[in-house]
Amino acid sequence: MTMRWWSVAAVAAVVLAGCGKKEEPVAQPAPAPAPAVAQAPAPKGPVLDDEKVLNIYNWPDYIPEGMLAAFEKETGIKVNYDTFETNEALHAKLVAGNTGYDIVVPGSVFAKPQIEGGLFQPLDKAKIPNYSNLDPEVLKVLSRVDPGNQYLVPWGWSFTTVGINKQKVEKALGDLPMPENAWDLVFNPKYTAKVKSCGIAYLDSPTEIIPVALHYIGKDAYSNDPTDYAAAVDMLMKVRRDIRIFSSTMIDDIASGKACAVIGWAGDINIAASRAAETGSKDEIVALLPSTGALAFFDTMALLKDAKHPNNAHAFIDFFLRPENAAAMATEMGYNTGNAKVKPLLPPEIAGNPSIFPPSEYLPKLIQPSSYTNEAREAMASAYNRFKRGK
Ligand code: SPD
Repeated sequence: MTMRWWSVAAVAAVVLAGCGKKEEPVAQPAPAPAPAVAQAPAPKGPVLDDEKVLNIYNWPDYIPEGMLAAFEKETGIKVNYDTFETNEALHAKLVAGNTGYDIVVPGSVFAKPQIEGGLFQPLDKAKIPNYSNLDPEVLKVLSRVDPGNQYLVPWGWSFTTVGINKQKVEKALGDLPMPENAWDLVFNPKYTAKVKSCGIAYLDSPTEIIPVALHYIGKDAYSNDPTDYAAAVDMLMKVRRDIRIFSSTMIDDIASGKACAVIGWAGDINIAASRAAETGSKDEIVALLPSTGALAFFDTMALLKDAKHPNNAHAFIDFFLRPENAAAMATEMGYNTGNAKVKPLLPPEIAGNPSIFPPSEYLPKLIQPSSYTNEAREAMASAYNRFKRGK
């Protein structure tokens, strides 16, 4: 059995303490170099909780295949992974409390009130060595809702935009050329009246649709003013009858051709494009970069205040921040993770895909996220429900 450095030091201390006899001083050889304490290998691996379990609550279609299994194999931790479809659903669950989850993945727009409401605990960065892989620009954006970057670590970022099946939309438009502003395809009755024939889908959540509608009518997407929501609904009502699908899990609807023009998340539109290609479809499914801009969003990992497995959670966050996992998120899921070390690991068609890594000239057109007051969210929900009911 090898004796570890700390037991060698302890034995030496006991032996020396027992040498009470006074000796004449004699010439001593130069002291041996200090024992290799400083060079001793640090204990390997992260600190884990006694119970080898981790409970995660995330969005659907948002984790590369095999990532959880790789973490489980490496750490012996069993991961229970559940999903929610909207920020509103996650928020309601968090506010009700006792979720049993350790890590949740709110959008930053909702994370702000959740931090302020004391739902999360600050992260211990010493337990996340790979935190240094994160792009400081992304952390700067997040610091607007999480001052000092104490609570949130980016999971994925992308933008809410218009996605199309190019061939189907062109056919539906007939003689009408593609609009210069892609948002016209889903908000302007002149276009929706035609595009509806191949299916228009909207995300199904007030805080997804009202903000992009506000942006389309030239208002602040993060307005907290209910009169602005009324103006957005007035515009939306004009196209209400042309919207076939409301869904926050529309990947298969796009891939299978049930919807040809959508308001969706660029990453999910990218997944739909890969799924369609896998089935042999020749149609091009594309997440567009509208000329007037799109709404950036950042989904973030946060550690719940009452998490039962905080060490396992830190170990998972650190694992996720490895560059190879960021590469899998971009390659398999079509999402950017804000990992500054990812680019060299990517094939050129992924690194150069503007819907995953928007070009620098488009970045100023991505509206950065802010947040809404509780009252504003309530007003937005009733405006959105009025739109969905169509009256
Ligand atoms: N497939 C999962 C996509 C997660 C999207 N989160 C979007 C939040 C935008 N407000």
